[in-house]
Amino acid sequence: MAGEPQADCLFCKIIAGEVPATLVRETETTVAFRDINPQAPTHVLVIPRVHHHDAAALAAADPKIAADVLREAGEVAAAEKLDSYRIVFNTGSGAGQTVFHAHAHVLGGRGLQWPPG
Ligand code: IU
Repeated sequence: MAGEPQADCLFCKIIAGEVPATLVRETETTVAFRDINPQAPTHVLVIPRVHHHDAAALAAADPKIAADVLREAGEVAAAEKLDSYRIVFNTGSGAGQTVFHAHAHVLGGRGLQWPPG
């Protein structure tokens, strides 16, 4: 059921402590941890504790928690002292989504090109 933990979801396992991750922040509704394959000096993922396939599905089901994810992305950027940064929600495999549990990438600490690849 939407929102419930999924047995085959890597990020649900990180939330449950079954898969290791370097946590940077936690709230009642979100968890932030360092990406295992960083694409920038700061590369942190912010995920909702509830399971939804992607960011749009999360926003449709629970806009308050979607806002929590965005706010936490900003808190991560502030804690990492980033003046400039990018928040990315890859959506769909064609856009590079590999884990189908909504997540924000917070990327910074280097110049970021536009348009992204
Ligand atoms: P994507 O937008 O779905 O591609 O992002 C998934 C990210 O999860 C990707 O950047 C991976 O490096 C990252 N990740 C992780 O941080 N820890 C893991 O154990 C695994 C993937 I598997």
